[in-house]
Amino acid sequence: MSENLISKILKGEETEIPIWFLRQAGRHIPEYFEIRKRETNFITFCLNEELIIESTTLPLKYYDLDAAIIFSDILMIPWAMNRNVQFTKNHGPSMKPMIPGETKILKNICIVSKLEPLKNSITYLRNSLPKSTGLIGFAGAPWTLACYMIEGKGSKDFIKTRKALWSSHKWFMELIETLIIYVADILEMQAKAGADILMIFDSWSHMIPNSFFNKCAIRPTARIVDILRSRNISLPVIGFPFKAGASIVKYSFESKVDCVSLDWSVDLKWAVKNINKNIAIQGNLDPASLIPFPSDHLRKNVLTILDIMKGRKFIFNVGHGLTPECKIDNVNEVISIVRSYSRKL
Ligand code: 1CP
Repeated sequence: MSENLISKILKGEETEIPIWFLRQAGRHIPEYFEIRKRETNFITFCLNEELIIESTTLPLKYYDLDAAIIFSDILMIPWAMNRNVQFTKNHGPSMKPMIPGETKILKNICIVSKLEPLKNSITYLRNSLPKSTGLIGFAGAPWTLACYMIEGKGSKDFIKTRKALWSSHKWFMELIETLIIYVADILEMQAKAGADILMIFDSWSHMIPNSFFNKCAIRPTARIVDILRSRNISLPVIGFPFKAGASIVKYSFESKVDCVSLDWSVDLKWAVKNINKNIAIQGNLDPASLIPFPSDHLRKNVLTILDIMKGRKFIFNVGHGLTPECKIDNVNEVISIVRSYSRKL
């Protein structure tokens, strides 16, 4: 069996167009809720090898995909940093908020040893999945983790975080530096356990004041990649600067990622012209277009993306996670359109 298409394309080899979906493992597959019911606490769920493995492989039962993404959450880093992370039904995640200026910035915690089940699940999955299915390990980017850690929960504008950036700048950057090391550590652990591809989610990068985008998004990502390379991890890295607009161009040239994942708001013709041509592009179908069924627009939307991306290193994906309302039949239709288009190239 050959190596997975995503690793191949990211190494610069000619391949068919790879396809997988952000948040493919959860929510929109009814069977997920049966698995989810076996553990009420979401953190405990993310620390249970059997449940991690079942959730990771669940979408492979329904879809012909080129990758599985390991089932975990970006907030497992703050959890391992002892921030008292909790997931409450209908309220989302919460944790002990960090107070700007707080002197103890939680350095030198061995977070990797606390995430042993994640490591073991990756090793098990890499040994049991076919070689043609890439295994994606991931982490949140330092800015996005800092957002949750300072706010203590999700937010629509992360005002406390942005205020801390201006008022306690030195402290804020020290927190970012601390998180760079933890993100590098957790990605290194996933790589050594058997992941084939690594992804960094900067889900709140659109909250960064533009004059700080370099300092808070690009440079931390480049430092993480540098640390990984210095530890002999040569795996490709996908970066996802969600909704970062025109700043994605600079990110594509300077963050050292091998692929940039684009949200659904990005004009792909603009992206093809402006994004670093040496790296791959992933994206960017609107996940909401997978909700109406039957859909008159789906086929046309998918073909438009494929036509624009012709000739570029490209991984088909959605522009953000699949939502609970996404229809399995629509997802399968997208896969079959991409596969048949790709074979005709
Ligand atoms: O009880 C439940 O089932 C909780 C729902 C849930 C799930 C299924 C959460 C809580 N996290 C996850 C899994 C998850 N999270 C995966 C696994 C793979 C998959 O589903 O295919 C991944 C890759 C993530 C990553 C993640 N978590 C991100 C980055 C991607 C993105 O969507 O931008 C973010 C921002 C989170 C935080 C988070 N975890 C969970 C929720 C509800 C949230 C968002 C909170 C908010 O609105 O701020």
